[in-house]
Amino acid sequence: MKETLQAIEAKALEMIAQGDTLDKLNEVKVAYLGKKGELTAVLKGMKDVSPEDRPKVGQMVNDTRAVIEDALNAAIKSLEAKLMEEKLKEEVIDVTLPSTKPEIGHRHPNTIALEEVERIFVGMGYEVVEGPEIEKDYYNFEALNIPADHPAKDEQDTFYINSDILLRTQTSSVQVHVMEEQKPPIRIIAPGRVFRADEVDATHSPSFHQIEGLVIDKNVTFADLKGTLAEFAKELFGEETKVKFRPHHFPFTEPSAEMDVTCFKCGGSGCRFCKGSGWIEILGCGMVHPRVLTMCNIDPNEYTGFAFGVGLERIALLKYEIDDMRLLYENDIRFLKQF
Ligand code: 2NL
Repeated sequence: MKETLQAIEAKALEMIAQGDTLDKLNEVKVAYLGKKGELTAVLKGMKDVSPEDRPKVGQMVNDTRAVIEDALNAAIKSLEAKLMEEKLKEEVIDVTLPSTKPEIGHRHPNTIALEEVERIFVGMGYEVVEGPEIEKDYYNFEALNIPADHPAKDEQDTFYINSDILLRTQTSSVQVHVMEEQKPPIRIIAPGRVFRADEVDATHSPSFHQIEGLVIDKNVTFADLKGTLAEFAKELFGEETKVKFRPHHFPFTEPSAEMDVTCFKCGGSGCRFCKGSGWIEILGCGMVHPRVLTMCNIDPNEYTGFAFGVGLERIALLKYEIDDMRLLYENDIRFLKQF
């Protein structure tokens, strides 16, 4: 029996010594220690051993088992350590290699222009407010003194969802909400996306952006409007910029005007940029119509106000000398990176 066990031990140890993969070592485990392994077979043969020898033989089998187990565990451990070392060597990271540069985006010219306009008005104490792009007819038209039969409400000009709901054509709707909810003094700008049923060309798009402004308080006059917008123009286009106001008509303001700025390319002497006139049209404005105030529950005998609206794309195109509005909507990073 002793010889049998010694032979098993020697064979097992040799196989362990040759086991250069985890699979091979596992095979050794199954072949010697497993349920159908050689040592188990010896144990099953115990019934043929005389009862007085059984404890001794049992002890020998256990000793052999322990030797094989120890050798196997040691072999597995050292093989795993070797494999790990090889893996780490393979995966070495060269920290001196140049990295691949992440593609960083770029602020859109519209965004740059918007943040500039916001900075100017926030600096004058205005609050920036936003509102829904889908509006009730009332907030887009009625409350702004644009009655049902007004030509601006033509289905060809506006996107209707149904007869009562539409895509806003101006952000004035946001300001109507504010007038309904807040008591004067009100001093806000309302930037945002607006919609018109226009064909796409170099200066038109069915969706563009507008910034409207509204000031309501006691004793607000056209002089406040002029002073505010003249200061805005100077901050946006340069200290030397002059402004002029031409009479105009909007249903929601009375009186109404359009404001021009002196051409920032030629300084007003006339060039290709301003088509020789020296002036560039920049925004529409006026004193808030008393009817608009009344509809928003603001007493026009106690309060007055001015409002203005400017196209964001128009400012971006002018400021960055872009000659086609469509470039602003393509989002080609090679174009955007220039500003
Ligand atoms: C333009 C210029 C303008 C307003 C917008 C306004 C808003 C309220 C009340 C009165 Cl809540 N007015 N906004 C005023 C004048 C001009 O936009 O070219 N619009 C077609």
